[in-house]
Parts: sequence; structure tokens; C-alpha cells
Amino acid sequence: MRTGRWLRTLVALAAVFSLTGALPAVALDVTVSATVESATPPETPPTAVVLQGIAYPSSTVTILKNGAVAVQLPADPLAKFNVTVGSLAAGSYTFGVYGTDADGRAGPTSNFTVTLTTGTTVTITGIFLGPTIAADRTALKPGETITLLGTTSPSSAVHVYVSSAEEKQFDTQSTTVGAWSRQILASDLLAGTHTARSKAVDGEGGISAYSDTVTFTLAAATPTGPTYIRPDLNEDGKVDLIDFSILLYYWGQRSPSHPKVDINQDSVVNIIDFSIMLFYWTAKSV
Ligand SMILES: [Ca+2]
Ligand SMILES: [Ca+2]
Repeated sequence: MRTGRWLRTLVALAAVFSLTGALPAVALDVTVSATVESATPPETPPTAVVLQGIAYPSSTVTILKNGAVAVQLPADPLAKFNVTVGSLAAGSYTFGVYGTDADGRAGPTSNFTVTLTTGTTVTITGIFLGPTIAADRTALKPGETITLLGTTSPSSAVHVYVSSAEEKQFDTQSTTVGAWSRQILASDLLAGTHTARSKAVDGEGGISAYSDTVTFTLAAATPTGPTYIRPDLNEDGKVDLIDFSILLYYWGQRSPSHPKVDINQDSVVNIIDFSIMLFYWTAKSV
């Protein structure tokens, strides 16, 4: 098609030359045919895809073409990248883009499906990759803290979403090199398995894709039963003759096998334990 149009242009130009006398009329056909044989055809516009967006500062950006690595290049210190994938044939492609941050953590892949016709360049702008994410532990106990962290665009708001039966949002801010972290107290979460992911909002209001998810568990608080005072040796809620008889049974023993009978924990069952028991005599212990 394009070559055909170009040929017609040559013919027209040759005709103009012949009319103005620059070229003899007889030479018209010869000139045209000779030119077609020898000239370089006009350059066909490239068939390409341009991907532009935000990854992580000074990270490595990987472009996948139909699942295979096509290009890897660095993002700049402000996390921006601009990559052209050229020399493509017409057709439909899926391009994946992901970043690997300075700590070697790979972020989520953003995918784009593009249908190209020959000589067309498709430019995809505004890509904002989801943050990288990691957790400092996979299991959490009541009273402990988990730290979620990763990298995103610099100086951006970072929203962290932690989901189990309910979803909770925790906010933080990335540094000038894109690092973010957020500590979360176990007391702010329900017991069970949680998934966490994040996304960033940069200074221009751009919203990133979600990060990948990390999973962690929060153990349920240990149920606390009734607490019995130490002299209530049989744990029936009273300090009475039964406890006294147990004390007598172990009287004089060192490191007695009964866990409670050495009331003051000095490794011997003696008058001191008995006096403590007397102090609590008939006390209700629950
Ligand atoms: Ca008792
Ligand atoms: Ca004792």
C-alpha cells in the first residue's frame, strides 16, 4: 500500500519534470522504472509499544512480552521509566511491567493487552506500579507488633489494608527514596489469618496499583481461667483443712512434687508456708 502510494508520487513528480522540460518525455518511463529498482523505499514507521510510568526509585523495570522478558531497564531516581519495545509484527500482545526495588523485592505485575497494526506505535502512559511489600514476621501473638514495609514512589502517601473478617486501613508515608513501613499492633487486629496489601498516592494525586499481598496469622489470646491464690492447694476456691492436710503430707520436703505446696517458693515446705496458709485461712480465693 505504502510502496504503491510512493510509486504514484514518483510518477507524478516525473510527469511534472517532463512538462517543465527538465526531463525529456521519452525518458519518462525509463526514469521511473529505473528509480523504482534502485531507490531505497521510504522508511516504514516503526511498529512499537511505548510504556511510561512510575516504578520505584533507581529500581529495575522489567517488561514482559507475552510472558517472556523483552526489556529490562532502570527507573530514574524519581521512579519514572520510559521504555520502547520496537521491531514488533502486527498482532495482539500482552505486556507485563514490574519493578524490582533496591532490596531485591519484586513488585506486582501490571498487564496491558495491545493490538498493533503495522507502522503504528501505541503509547501507554500513566502506569503506576503497585508498591513492593514484605512483613517482618508471618505469625503474631497478642501484645506483639508486625511491621509491613516496601518501596513505592518517593514522598507518597501509602495506604496499607489488612483484611481478615474485616478490613482495616493503616496509613504511612514513603521517604524520598520511596521506602515505606508501617507498624501494626496485634491489639488493632482480630485473631486469625490476615492478608495485607498496600497502594500509594503520589504528590500529583496519581494512585498506584495494589501491591502483592502478604499473609500472617495472629494467635488468639490464651483464655485465662480463674486464678487461685497459692495457699488454696487443691484449687477449690477456699483455704481450709483440706489444704492444710496437703501441706502436712509434704511437710519438710525439699522441692516437693506438688507444684503449689511450697507456698513461698523457697524450695522447702515448712512453718513459713504454714503461716502464709494461716494468713489466708478461710479466704475465698477466686
Ligand atoms: Ca482449698
Ligand atoms: Ca516454703
